[in-house]
Amino acid sequence: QEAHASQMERTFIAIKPDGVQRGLISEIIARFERKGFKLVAIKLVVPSKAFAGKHYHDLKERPFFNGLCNFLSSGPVLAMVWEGEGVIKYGRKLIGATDPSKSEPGTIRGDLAIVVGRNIIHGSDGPETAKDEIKLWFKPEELTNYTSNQEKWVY
Ligand code: RTP
Repeated sequence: QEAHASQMERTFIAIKPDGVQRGLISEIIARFERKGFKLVAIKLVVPSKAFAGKHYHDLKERPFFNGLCNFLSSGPVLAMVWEGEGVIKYGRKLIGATDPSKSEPGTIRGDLAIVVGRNIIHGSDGPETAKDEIKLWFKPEELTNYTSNQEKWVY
């Protein structure tokens, strides 16, 4: 069936400072790209600690919140929006379990990380958080709308 970009599902994916510093950007992007998902926004930013706190507001009460916000704001983060059918849920599948010691081999964390505090990537966990996180990290004009030549072969 015909898939129209503007109504296609979108998710927020971020490569955290550890993933950027370890040179894993191309490795991670390749996995989303090869699957057939479409990149609609991307930028490298160093978030402030306050911004990191906004991103992780759900975790405010957790003991690791402060350390987590310090970590996220410690260096460049590659913020992205990826689009495709089922991209929110399947993106989480590509990423693997939160704790890399429990992530399956073949997943990004399973293949590339060891401990939960350095799990290299973030992905929205549902439609509501995806919407909120895209809005938090990107201005509307930073989100592109285009037809990729792949689409007629992927769908
Ligand atoms: P994610 O989306 O990153 O897979 O994580 P999640 O929502 O499944 O898990 P959540 O509990 O929301 O954790 C978010 C991020 O916090 C860091 N974390 N550190 N030190 C710790 O025990 C601990 N637990 C979680 C991780 O970076 C995790 O991705």
